[in-house]
Amino acid sequence: MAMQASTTRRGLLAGGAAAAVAGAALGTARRSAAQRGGGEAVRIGLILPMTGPFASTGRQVEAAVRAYLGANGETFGGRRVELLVRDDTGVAPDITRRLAQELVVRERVRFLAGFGLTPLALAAAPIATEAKVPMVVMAAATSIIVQRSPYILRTSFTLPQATVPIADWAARNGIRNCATLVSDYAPGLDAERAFKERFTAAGGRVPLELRAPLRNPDFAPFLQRVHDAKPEALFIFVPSGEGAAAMKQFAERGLREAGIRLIGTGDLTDDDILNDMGEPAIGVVTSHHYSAAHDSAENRAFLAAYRRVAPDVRPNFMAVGGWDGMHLIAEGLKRAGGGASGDQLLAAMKGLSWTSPRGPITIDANTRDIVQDIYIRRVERRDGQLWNIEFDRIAQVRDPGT
Ligand code: VNL
Repeated sequence: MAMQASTTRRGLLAGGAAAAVAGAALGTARRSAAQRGGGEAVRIGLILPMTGPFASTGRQVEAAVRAYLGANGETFGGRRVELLVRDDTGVAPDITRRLAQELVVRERVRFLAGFGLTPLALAAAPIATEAKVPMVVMAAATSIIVQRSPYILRTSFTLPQATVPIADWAARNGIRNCATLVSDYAPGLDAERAFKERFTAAGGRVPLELRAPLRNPDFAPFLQRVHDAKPEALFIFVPSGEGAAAMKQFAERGLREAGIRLIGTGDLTDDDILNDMGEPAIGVVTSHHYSAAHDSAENRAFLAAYRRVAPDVRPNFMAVGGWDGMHLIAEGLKRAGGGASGDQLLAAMKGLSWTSPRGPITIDANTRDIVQDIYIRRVERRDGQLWNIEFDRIAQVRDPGT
C-alpha cells in the first residue's frame, strides 16, 4: 500500500533526481517526527492566492484554517497536522498545478486544500487523482469541479446552488424582467445559466445577458447598457473582492435612481468589503450560504476564533469554507486514524454531516459536494455597520446539476 503510493508520487515527477529529492524529504520528515516522539506529522498543502487580484480569498481561507487549529488543537487521529501554505497568485493554473505536484511529491502532503478559483482547482484535480490524495476545495464554486477527480470534496458552495433561490425570490417578489451581469468565466456562466433557467421557468424574462472580463473589469459600460435597457432588476455575480467596484458603478451610473433593483449571489455583498461599499449597498438582496451576521452559537464561536487570528478582518464566505474544510480534514483523521491511506481518509470524509458556522451541512457521499441551507439576505445598517441580514432560508439545497 505504502509502496504503491510512493511509486505513484514518483511517477508525477520525471527522473530519478526527483525521486531522490522525495526520498530525502521523507527521511527528514521521519527524523523530525521521531524527535518529537509522536507519529509523523500529517502535512496539508494549502494552495491559495496569497498575492494578486484575489489575495483577499487566500487571506480569508488561511486565517480560518489557522483559527480552526487555534480553537481545536493541532492533533487529530493521534497525529499533529502541519500546514504548508503556497501562493499560486490566483491567475495562473500552471502554477497551481506545479505547486500541487511539488507538495505531493517532495513534501508528501496527505491532503491538498484551498483552491481560490475554479481554473486553479481544475488544474490541480489530475494530481489528486494520480497521487490518490484527498483534495478539499474550500473556495472555488463551479458545479463541475467535484466531477474532475474522485478525490475532490468541497466545503464552499456552487454557483447554481446559490443562484436558484434568488431567481425564485425575484419571481415571487414581482420582478418580471431581470438583466444579468456576470464575470466571464466558469462560475459566472454557471450563475447566468442557473438564473435564466429558473427565472424564465417561473415566467420571468431575461432581456439582457452581459459578461464582464474576469481580470481588471470595467463595469461602467455594462451598467450603462443595463441603464439604457431599463429592466426591473439586475442580477450580478462577480467573484469575492470585486463587488465594491460593481456596486460603485451601479450607483454612479444612476441605476438605482432609474428604479432598477439590484440582486445577486452573496459574492456581490462580500462581508470582507461590505462596509466599504456604504450607502449604495443598502437594501441589496442576495442569496448565499454564509453571512457573518448569522445568529448561532457555532457562528459566534467561529467569529471569536477568527478574531484571535485576524482581529481586523470580518470573515466572509471564503473563510467559512476554509474553517469547514479544516474540520472535514480533522474528522477524516479522527475517524480513519492519522496513519490512514488517502483512500481511507477519503472514505472517512464522504457523507459527513455537522453544524457549521453557516448552519447544518453534509458532504454528500456520492457527489462529494456540499449540501447546505441557502439564505435570502438584505443589506442593512446595524450599529453603524453594514451586514447581510438573513430573512429567509431554503433548507438543504444541493447543487441543482447533481
Ligand atoms: C469563484 C467563485 C471565485 C466564487 C470566487 O471568488 C467566488 C470561482 C474569488 O469558482 O472561481 O466568489
